[in-house]
Amino acid sequence: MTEHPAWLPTAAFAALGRRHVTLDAPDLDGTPALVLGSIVGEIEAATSTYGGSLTRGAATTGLHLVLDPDAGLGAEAFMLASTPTVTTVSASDASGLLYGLFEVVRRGEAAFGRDVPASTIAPATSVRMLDHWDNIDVHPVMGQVERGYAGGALWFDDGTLRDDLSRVSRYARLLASIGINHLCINNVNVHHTESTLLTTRLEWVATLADIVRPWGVRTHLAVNFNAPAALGDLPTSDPCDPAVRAWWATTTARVYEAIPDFGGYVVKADSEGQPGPFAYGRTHADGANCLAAALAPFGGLVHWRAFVYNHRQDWRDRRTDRARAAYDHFTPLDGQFADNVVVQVKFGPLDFQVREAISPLLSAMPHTHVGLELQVTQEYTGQQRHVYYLPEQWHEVLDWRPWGGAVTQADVVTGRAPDGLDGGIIAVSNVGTDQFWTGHPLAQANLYGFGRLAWDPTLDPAAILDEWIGLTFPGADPLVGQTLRAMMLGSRAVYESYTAPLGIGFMVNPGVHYGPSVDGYEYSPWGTYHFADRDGIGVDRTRASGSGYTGQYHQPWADVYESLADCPDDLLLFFHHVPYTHVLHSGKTLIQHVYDTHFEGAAAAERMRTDWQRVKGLVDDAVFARVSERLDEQVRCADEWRDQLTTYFWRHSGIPDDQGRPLY
Ligand code: GCV
Repeated sequence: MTEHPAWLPTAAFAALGRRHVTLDAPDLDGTPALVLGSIVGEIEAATSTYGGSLTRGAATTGLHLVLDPDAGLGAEAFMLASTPTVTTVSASDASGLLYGLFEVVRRGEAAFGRDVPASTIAPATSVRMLDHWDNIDVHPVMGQVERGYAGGALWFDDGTLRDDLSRVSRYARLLASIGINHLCINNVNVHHTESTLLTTRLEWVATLADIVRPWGVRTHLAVNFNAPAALGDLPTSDPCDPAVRAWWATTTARVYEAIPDFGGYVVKADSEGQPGPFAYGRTHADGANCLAAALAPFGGLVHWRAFVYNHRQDWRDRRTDRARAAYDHFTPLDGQFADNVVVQVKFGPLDFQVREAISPLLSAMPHTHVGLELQVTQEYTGQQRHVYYLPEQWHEVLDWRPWGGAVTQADVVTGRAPDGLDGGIIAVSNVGTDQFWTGHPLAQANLYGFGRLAWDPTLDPAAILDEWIGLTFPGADPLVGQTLRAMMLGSRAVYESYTAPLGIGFMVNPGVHYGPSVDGYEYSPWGTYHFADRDGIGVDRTRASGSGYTGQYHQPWADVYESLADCPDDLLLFFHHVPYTHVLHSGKTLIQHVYDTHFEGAAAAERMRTDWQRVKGLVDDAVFARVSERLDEQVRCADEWRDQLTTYFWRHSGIPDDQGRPLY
């Protein structure tokens, strides 16, 4: 099996490799020296392949890299300028220089030979983080990687740390090339074995931290809130108990002895069976602050997840609304979290659906560091078997205006808004031991796009896709780019059109979350219902007659979503229960919309498969074969969605398709 180079094939370094490179940097030690070593390694590899050279000293021609701690450019930032003879990248720290070097790689020949005035490029947020949901032991239901669709974990292999960790270094290099600087290595559902990463298996964490450090990446651990009792033999894990606080302090100090730049803890508490402060009558601020106090002396962070809801709901209970839960739990605590706590909030109030409203909690805690959580792994978005270019969806989230005005959601979570402290942008990784890293080779673009958007949330997803295509398929026939753009831009809309309609979500097979099962979650305890009957479908979340969830939004959205007349079509069923004959803004009835989108969506998947055939012989055979195989599955699955959904709606409504297409 040949490992695919993702977006860093040797040929992506041709422009850099042909140059004479001069490096002007002081003597460094510690992590900066390691990062500088990575920079030198990249340049040496490129120049030895393409005939360029690397020397230390002042600028001549080609590329000049300057590391000047007194340049005042800010952490991780770099300045880029070019004249027809020399392109200069300067930075105040080694990470900034590394990111600047990768910017030069991204621009290729366009980085050289022209007059470009100096511009400073800095990340929007200081924490750009990936969470791995990796287990040490293969979990009987979830496997080695929970919600993983790309093989096993890069670092764990059924009970052990892998002997060969060379791939971890190549992964960290990929992350550095897109600006990711924090990495949590284990699943937020922390089972017993994994909880010992904090104590008896700490050496493994230190080993991994050593490998990713030269790429400017800091390592985090997901910890079990109950660790003091489970690992420390204390009678309690009450966060206000002095012995518990002392246990966290001592344990954390040991972590920092082993890993001086340790990033901090990620915690899923009182969520889907994980222990938390509620058991002791304490708040989530009490819980988070206990861990924060232990980390604060060392500069560590607590990422405290807001994914807290009742997962044992009685489906007969029509008053409880899972969408309300995170806001109801957390907004009363605004201002109570320590400064090194980030409250990590999923982009939607349910669970990474193809379409759901944007979480109102993200803009409701002005005195708290709130981080945005996205999911690169495609749990509900086709599981790396369907083409689904996620940056289109993330752009919508980042560019959303919580107050309807100029301030974006990205401004809030990066601390640029008047009401917002920097909380960072975090996502669940889609990477595993798969030959292509991500199962579906085109899903590499989602990882690439996540890093780019976390660095600069204002980037255009189409431009990001072009960058990714240029790097991944350097020098390819233009038809390759055309085909990929045709398949990937709009792929979210295609997937949405053949799956659950108009923001209702789920309708997937329970547990696996793949393939259609309209009523799969309807009588379950998970709080994700659609309430279809013979007359209509949808969840009434209005203040007037429903759960009142619309009241969690700022204006204008509180009223826009409340109003059936104003609610955007694509979120109609998320906010309202309506008859099948309800007329959408598009002029179609709801039922006809369901028929049309499902037939069109499945046809669009078929077109993707046909389009892909055009690049046979123009891309690597292994890539061609893997994508072809995935497209066959996508077409099969889309047809199944189409037939089950249209038939379900036909049987429930008794209203035929006005186009007379087959229903069963
Ligand atoms: C890690 C969803 C997923 C779970 C995941 C959970 C979470 O419910 O299905 O696998 O658990 O989200 O984000 O904690």
